[in-house]
Amino acid sequence: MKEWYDAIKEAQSVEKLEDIRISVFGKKGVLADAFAGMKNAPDNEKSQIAKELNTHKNELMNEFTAKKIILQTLELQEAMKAEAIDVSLYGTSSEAGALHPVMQTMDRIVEYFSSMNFAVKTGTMVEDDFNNFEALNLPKYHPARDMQDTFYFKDEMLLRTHTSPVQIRTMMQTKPPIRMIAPGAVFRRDYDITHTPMFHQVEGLVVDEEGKVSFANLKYILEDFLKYMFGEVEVRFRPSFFPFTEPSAEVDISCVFCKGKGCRVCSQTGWLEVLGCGIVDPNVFKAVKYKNVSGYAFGLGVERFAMLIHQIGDLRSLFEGDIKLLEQFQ
Ligand code: 2NL
Repeated sequence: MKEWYDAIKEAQSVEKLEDIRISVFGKKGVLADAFAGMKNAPDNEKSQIAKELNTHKNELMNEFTAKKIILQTLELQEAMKAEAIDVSLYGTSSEAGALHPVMQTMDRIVEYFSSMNFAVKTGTMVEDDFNNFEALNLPKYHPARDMQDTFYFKDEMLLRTHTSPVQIRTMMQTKPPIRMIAPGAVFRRDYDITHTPMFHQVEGLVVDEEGKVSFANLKYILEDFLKYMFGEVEVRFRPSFFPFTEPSAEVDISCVFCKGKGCRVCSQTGWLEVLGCGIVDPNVFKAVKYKNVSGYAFGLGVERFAMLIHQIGDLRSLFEGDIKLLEQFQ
């Protein structure tokens, strides 16, 4: 029997141990043989042989069970080592996108005016001549139309050159008072370092009974807005001209790059132009059949705001879809 104790002791795998189990405890195994062989033994020795065989049977079974647990544990450890996952390796990740810096800027502008009780209205990019030009005191053959040359379809349809048609349509549909902004894409036949054929605008319009809306109201809201967007900057209003406002002004902020000292970006003036605004021209109210009202309006280019906020030097980089640039503003 000693050889079987040794065999169990030396078994190297669960599989080998199982072979031994069959050889020892199986129906045709050594123990079964030995018990069967008892019939040839002298009667007076049988009980002693049976006792010894049973002792071996129990002890071999104990050895076997103990060894099996050891081998199973070892094999499990080996298997876990072999199948281990290196959690420090990079997996396949899906990256989340982010809003384009122009849209982030637009959202911030909309957020300000929403907080000031302005309704947010949108329209269509394809417009007609009346809503884009005529109603805004820009009759056919007016020289100011040259500055807003656009892309034309047939039947006097065109790509809007500003979001003003949204305000015109709103005034045609609803009675005053009106307090709204119109954000969206606009189009002009323009392409150079500072102009792209498509850009984004936010225009604002406030209309109420005659005498209730003043240039002082306009000045307050724009100063407050520009400080919200750019932090502690100086704001100045300069007389200007737009066909749809009278009087009109352009609004400058102190240069965000040089803090007003004078640099390349502000052409050594210390000032950056950011807005156009004014008191709504009576001819605009005539076109939408509004009587006894007064109002102010303003318009801004969102790309220009995005460039000044993020200190981007070249307008065209906003349209190139360069991931390296876009990732900087997430
Ligand atoms: C600019 C200047 C401006 C307006 C837009 C407007 C709209 C209506 C009536 C009167 Cl419906 N005015 N819009 C007024 C003044 C300036 O935009 O530089 N935009 C980029």
